[in-house]
Amino acid sequence: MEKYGYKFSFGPWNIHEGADPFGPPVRPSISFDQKLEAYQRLGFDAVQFHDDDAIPDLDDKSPDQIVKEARALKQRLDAAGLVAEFVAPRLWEHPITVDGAYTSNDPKARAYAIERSHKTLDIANTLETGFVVLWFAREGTYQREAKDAARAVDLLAEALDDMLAYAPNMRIAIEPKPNEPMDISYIPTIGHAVALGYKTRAPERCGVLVESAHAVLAGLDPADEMAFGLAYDKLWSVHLNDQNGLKFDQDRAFGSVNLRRAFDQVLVLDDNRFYEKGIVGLDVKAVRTQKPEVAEKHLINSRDIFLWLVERARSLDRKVMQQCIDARDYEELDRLILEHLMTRG
Ligand code: GLO
Ligand code: MG
Repeated sequence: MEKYGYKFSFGPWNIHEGADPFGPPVRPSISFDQKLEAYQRLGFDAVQFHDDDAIPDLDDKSPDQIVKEARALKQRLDAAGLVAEFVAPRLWEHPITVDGAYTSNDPKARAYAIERSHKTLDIANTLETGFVVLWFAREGTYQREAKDAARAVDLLAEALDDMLAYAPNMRIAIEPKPNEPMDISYIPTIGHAVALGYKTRAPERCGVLVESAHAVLAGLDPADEMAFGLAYDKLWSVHLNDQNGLKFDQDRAFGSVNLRRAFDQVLVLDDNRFYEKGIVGLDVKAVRTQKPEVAEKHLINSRDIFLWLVERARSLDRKVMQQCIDARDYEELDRLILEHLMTRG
């Protein structure tokens, strides 16, 4: 479904069982086949993959086997009218990577991470997406003394260099997050992510993905994080969602916690013509106690809210807005935005 020029994606992990660290799953598992059907039924355009969402049990398979299975998946996507937006290596499930993958102190873990990343790149190539996303889940520490944080940045740049050389046409976007699962993660913000790209052999193929909740967890405004990426022409994807303050990563439906903050994200994306640059990705989870038969509403609602806010952004009276700014009448500016948000177009 394309509206206002936007295309939409989400990941198979966004339809999930609702388990958390203090309780069992509350919804049954949905097979990948059923999820693929949901993409079509809900009218989404693209799929975001972890490498093992695309090819299960990746660690036990040879590179040839992986490419063979990825070809079969590509045909299924074609038949379903879907494309792969990106592939991301899931580097945080193997026991060897508990203390990090690319930045682990253990050379065996680092070697595993590089080998696994090559598999991810092979899958991305075969699915014909020229795009890989890195979320650095376990790259960080619980105790500052446990790793050398300066060396960690070099190790990340070396890993990126290796990937950029292995797949000469691939673009790689970093998805920063300041914490969880680590106490403090390396590359916590978009500024760090942009800078890391410039430390590599091919900065032009390094970009960023902003996730709204991750920006909030860093104490930053998601719209300004997006704006920073846009200013460097490096905002290649987004993970829209919402987050109620500084706690665990909630992945709430877009706009469900703070509508004005959501509007500001839409405003910066739309004013900068993001629809010509990337796909709008939703990294949202149904709230834990949602019943299985209504556990896809977070996806539809997030997309609808986004589109309603695009309409609000485009119908905002920019002349009046500019008058408020020129007059330094910020109370009136507040009122203008709030009133506009409370009026359905
Ligand atoms: C977790 C992240 C994670 C990534 C995914 C793709 O907090 O948001 O879900 O988005 O691994 O990079
Ligand atoms: Mg995300």
